[in-house]
Amino acid sequence: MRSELEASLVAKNGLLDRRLFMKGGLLAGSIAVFAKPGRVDDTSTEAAINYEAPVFDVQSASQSIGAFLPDSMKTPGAIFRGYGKPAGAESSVQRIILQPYGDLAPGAGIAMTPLQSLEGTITPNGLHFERSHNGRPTINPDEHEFLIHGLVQQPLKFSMDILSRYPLISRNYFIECAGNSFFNSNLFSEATQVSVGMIHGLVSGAEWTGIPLSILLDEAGLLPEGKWILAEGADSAGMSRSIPLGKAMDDAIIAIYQNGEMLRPEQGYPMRLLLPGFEGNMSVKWLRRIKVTSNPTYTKDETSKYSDLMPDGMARQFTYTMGVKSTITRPAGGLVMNGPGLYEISGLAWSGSGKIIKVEVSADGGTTWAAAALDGEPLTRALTRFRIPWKWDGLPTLLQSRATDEAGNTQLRRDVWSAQYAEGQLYHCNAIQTWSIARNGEVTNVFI
Ligand SMILES: Nc1nc2c(c(=O)[nH]1)N[C@H]1C(S)=C(S)[C@@H](COP(=O)(O)O)O[C@H]1N2
Ligand SMILES: [Mo]
Repeated sequence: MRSELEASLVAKNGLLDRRLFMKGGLLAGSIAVFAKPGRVDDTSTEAAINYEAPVFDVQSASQSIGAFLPDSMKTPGAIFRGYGKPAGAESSVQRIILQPYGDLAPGAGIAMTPLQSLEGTITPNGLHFERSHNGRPTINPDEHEFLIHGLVQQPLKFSMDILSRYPLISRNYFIECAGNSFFNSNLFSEATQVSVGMIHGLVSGAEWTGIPLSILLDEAGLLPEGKWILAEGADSAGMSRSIPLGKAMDDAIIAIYQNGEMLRPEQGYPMRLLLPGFEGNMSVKWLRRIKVTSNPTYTKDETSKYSDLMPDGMARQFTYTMGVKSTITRPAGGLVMNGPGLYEISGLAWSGSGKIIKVEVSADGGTTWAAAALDGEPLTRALTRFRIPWKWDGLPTLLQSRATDEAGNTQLRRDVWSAQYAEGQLYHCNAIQTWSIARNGEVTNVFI
């Protein structure tokens, strides 16, 4: 076994061939693998990852199984309930809430997805990140109206009832806030010790169901001068953004359902715009109108924010597409490695430009790289899970991941990414991020 493991080494410091865990027989009986990752909250670094499967004597185990009945087998279980909830023991899995303006504007802020506690690529609806500029409104779906007007032949007004009679499509897409990963941006000169959810948790993945916006715009009849749309939300922030008509007619959706149920209020109930791969801000929630215009409207939300300052003092306007990015979610900040041994590194990758085609992992701070396995068929502008086996020798190590998308974009080193912008750039940070593994197994966020 040892020599087979050695033969599987593909990069420095114990990274193993991505196919190793697919050869089931190789592992049977010889390697102790995975339990669930430890639960963490952002104040604790106590939780351990326990990958050691307990070894037991089969004979005595089968005797004691007969003699011992767990309490759950002695009384009837709980009765039915109308809407399910996570198991009680999972109650510490919560969104990470930041309210930068405190009581002045408690509804302006973020609630981040706890990526360290999740697996797969679909974010449970109750844990989808929320970014709201002035709280989430309560909207009565029976009274909500959605208007299409401006440079169209025929303005249209939809009730939810009329809208839901249109043919629907379902697509798996991520939404990512332009401010995601600001803890890795050049807003900071020193790395902050927070969980992976707090660094990268302004991204979530869901199956969205709704009506292609192109169908509704076609029905309204676009006038030739129409080149842009303005989308406005029915919240007290009056969030509004200009969107090039090309995107609106391409893959934009008026989303009504999220992972099979009606949108959550946090995500824009009863309807939102969804612009796959574009910065989350443009996917206007609680959508109330779309106006077709000849030019961008230059709303407050796209002039006071969401521009990128360059080193020469000029600002880049309208950076729509989210860059290619990845993050290792396990092991990750706040988790502790449970001694040397064989682990599975697991993480997420995504790109606003299309499909992820490659994720590489380094266990020596970016000197050597190994290709991770992509779990399932990568989808365009959706989260992709990657995994790679790793034999940690117990020495201090620097773990990184680097994703490449089908357009050929690859993540840059943090210093190289930073040098592209003026100091204090926090939007669109898709630089490589580094986890440091200490000898005692502690995982911390570092800048190298
Ligand atoms: N009406 C409205 N739409 C909005 C916002 C808002 O505050 N109001 N926030 C935007 C921002 S900045 C982001 S990143 C996404 C977040 O979507 P989510 O909260 O469903 O994750 O919604 C966008 N749409
Ligand atoms: Mo955002």
